Amino acid sequence: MNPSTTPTEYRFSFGPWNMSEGADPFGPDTRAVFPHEKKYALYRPLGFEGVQLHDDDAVPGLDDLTAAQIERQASQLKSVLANEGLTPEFVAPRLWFSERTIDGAYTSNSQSDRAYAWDRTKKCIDIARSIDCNAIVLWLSREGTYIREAKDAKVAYDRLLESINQMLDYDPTIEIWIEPKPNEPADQAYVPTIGHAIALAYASNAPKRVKGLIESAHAMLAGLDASDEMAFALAHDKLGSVHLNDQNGLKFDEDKNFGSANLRGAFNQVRVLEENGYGRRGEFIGLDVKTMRTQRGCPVTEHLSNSRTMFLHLVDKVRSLDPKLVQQFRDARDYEALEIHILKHLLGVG
Ligand code: 3MF
Ligand code: MG
Repeated sequence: MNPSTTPTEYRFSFGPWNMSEGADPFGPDTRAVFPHEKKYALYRPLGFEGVQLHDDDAVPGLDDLTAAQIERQASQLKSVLANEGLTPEFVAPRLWFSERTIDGAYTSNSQSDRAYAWDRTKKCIDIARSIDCNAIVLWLSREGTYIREAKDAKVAYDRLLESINQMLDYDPTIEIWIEPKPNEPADQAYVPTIGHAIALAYASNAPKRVKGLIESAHAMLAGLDASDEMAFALAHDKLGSVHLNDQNGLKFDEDKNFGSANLRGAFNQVRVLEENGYGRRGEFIGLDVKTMRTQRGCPVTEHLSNSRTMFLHLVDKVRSLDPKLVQQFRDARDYEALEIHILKHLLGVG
């Protein structure tokens, strides 16, 4: 931490999908639908200014629209966001819904399905351009296998790199932020960690324009520490964004409220971000948290404001940690003393 500089003023973002209707794989909606268009007015009052979008959050039904129709709808969204004082943070191609992506998108065994994936990706980039957004997030949801013999993994990795290069060529102004996840929906995903994502970045034709987006829960699902994953990306100046949330052990992707399962783990994520100046160049603190299915109301927003509040409380905890004392413990290699100091600091006891 550098105490001589002014503190980072964090900016927060989330995607409209984070206000959901309560459906899960075992049951239908538990809340009425609250239209996306109405969500944008809620961002600022909740303390958020960044909007994360899938291509079809921005332009619903884009597969059946012409380029001109897509452009028109994207321009409308641009005005809506501008009127609400909001910034689009990224657009992500939704490459996991269509029947043409059931076996993957860029790595599908079907040539025509790969062609669909590329066509959809171009539309996504066009939408981003229309709303003045230069970041494309790739959550490579179905790029993997349920059984290893289903695909030639070497060919799949070649295809992923080829697709990234095609995207970089298609629009020389965009950045690609890869959001790694080890599983779900695939049994085994091809880009499970930030290390894989950053290797692809360096192998690409424009390494500076390929970065990562780290989701806390995804790192934990890979059995890794989210704060170390973030530190790795930061060490390469490749942390495009974060999806802060929490996860209670190795199970389905829970998207729990930030800090709700492992407060110390959350503290360390905030510490790594704060100590390395994340956010100083306008990077957002993105929250990818799920509404509890049990919660009444429409829309439910508390999980977002509570996660934001937790982040800010943890920023206070990081800023009030005495760096000299931490250094002393490190120098003396007295990690027992360091550990109890951290625990007491988090509990607010002397
Ligand atoms: C899946 C996710 C996704 C991605 C989103 C943007 C629904 O586990 O985390 O959220 O973050 O698709 O890439
Ligand atoms: Mg996410």
